[in-house]
Amino acid sequence: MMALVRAGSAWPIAASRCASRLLHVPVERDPSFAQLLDKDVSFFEGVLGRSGVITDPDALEPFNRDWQKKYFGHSKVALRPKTTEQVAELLSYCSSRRLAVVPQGGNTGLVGGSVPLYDEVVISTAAMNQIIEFDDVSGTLVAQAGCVLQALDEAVGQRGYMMPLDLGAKGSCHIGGNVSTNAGGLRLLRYGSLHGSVLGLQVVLPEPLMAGNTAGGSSPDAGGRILDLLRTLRKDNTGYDLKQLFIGAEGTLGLITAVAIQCAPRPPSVQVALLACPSFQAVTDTLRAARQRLGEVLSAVEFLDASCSVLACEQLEGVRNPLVAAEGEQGAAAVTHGSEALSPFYMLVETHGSNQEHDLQKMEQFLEAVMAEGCVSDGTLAASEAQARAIWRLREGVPEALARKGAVYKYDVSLPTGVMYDMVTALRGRLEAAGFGSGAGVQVVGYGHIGDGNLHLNVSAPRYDTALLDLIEPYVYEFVARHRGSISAEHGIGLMKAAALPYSKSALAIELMRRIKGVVDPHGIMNPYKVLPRG
Ligand code: FAD
Ligand code: 2HG
Ligand code: ZN
Repeated sequence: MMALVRAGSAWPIAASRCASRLLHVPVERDPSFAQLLDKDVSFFEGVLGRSGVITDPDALEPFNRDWQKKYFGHSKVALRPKTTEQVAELLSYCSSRRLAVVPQGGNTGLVGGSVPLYDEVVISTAAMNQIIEFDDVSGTLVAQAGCVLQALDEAVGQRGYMMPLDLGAKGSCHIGGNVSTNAGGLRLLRYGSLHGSVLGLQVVLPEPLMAGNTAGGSSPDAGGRILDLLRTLRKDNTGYDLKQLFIGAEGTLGLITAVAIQCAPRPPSVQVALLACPSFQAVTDTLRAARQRLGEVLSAVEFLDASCSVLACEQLEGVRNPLVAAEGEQGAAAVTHGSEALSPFYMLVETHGSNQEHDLQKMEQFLEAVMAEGCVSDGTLAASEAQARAIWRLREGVPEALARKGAVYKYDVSLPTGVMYDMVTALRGRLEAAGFGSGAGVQVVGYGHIGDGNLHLNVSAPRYDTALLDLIEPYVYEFVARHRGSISAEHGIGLMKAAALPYSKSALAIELMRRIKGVVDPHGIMNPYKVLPRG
């Protein structure tokens, strides 16, 4: 059986055609996996009760499709465990029966990793949503993997802290999903990657790695299957740092059931500016100036091109660009310089500090300098939390705006800043030359975490089209490889990029990944078809 992948509900595609053509991933169901039987469902109900086992086709639909509505699976069962021990029982059973498994968090992933491709069993962390402990001296949080990022941020916020990561999907994504994708987000520039802020993990492995697997406690697999790396220590140099293996493993090695993470003090002073830049060179000059002049308080530097700004304002209710004032309106923020014309680029610069007066002064001096140098033609500094939120919404709303417009091909790449936007213009030119320009309703846009060298190149089109995809891939991956970039800066590999992994990883590195997978998951039941290219 080939995968049925639908490109939007209006355009069902024949199964055999789309797996290879639409996704560029010619996979077939691995026949070594068993098919779900009634006895399996009975077993799952015995572990979780009937309410923890979802088999109704309508109720299963959200587990089978991703946020983009691009990847559609055919799972016949989704499981909602509440405890690590239940996860261990489920994985033990699935392994013995050779049932393939897809761990699923908030299902906001953008590379098709979080949904089944065929009939894999979905294990959702949605019911594992308890905070285990928080220490307000050290700022360390321990939480079950299914806690929603925003809920955690609000909880630690009440104790004077913030989560060390933030992203547009915060209202839905789970901390376990964040760790499994090694999510970057909006403030990596300041608070670092999850490889630094995750202090410990608890992971259920698909296979017990030790004989006598009752050694660790009363649960059946505590000795060999539940890998307890759940420490809150800042320093722990005791050999291989095994938790790092699971950060970014995208559910291919085990299921993360709990996370210990270092939170950051919530900053009393937050400044947010939106800037208009006349060219991409001006964007990179402004980034350099932000680093030099805002140094220790700088917390985010984002950019979006004019098309992204227009899209967000067009598609999302209540979103506007304060530097492109609507007719008869004054710019709403404190410092505006009044241009109403659309600028080629916009930047969001944010500071997190502890002294409002000092930070404001620094920000104003920075703004004056970049305007005097001509890197910035117009700027506005938020004068209230509401204005800061509105500026962030313009940037954070771009993926949602694109999703509302139609089909989107998403590329999340790391590139040297100097050539970053060249990739957008080169692809735009290539597509236009082939008849996929604005006349055909195709738009090539660029935005992202410029402060981290991370571009989000998105191609918006009226519908998914294999001829268009053939023009984009492998062109985009070749461009990235030529500039020694990464084909995935922060979203992961998932299903979408598994075949493209060699553009960013050497054959030896991929072989080592394969061997690690083979040791931890010898039957390959954990999130099959994802991350590793087919052998
Ligand atoms: P899911 O989508 O459910 O799963 C993602 C992957 O992790 C899958 O492979 C899944 O199998 C695996 N997985 C999930 N939970 C577990 C677990 N407990 N154990 C083992 N494996 C697991 N990403 C960024 O990096 N930066 C951004 O700025 C950003 N912004 C976004 C904005 C929007 C509007 C959207 C829709 C997405 C954005 N993303 C971003 C992508 C996505 O939100 C992140 O990848 C997020 O970390 C995924 O979390 P999740 O809980 O939704 O995981
Ligand atoms: C963001 O930074 C996300 O907004 C999503 O990582 C990017 O949709 C995208 O391409
Ligand atoms: Zn991003």
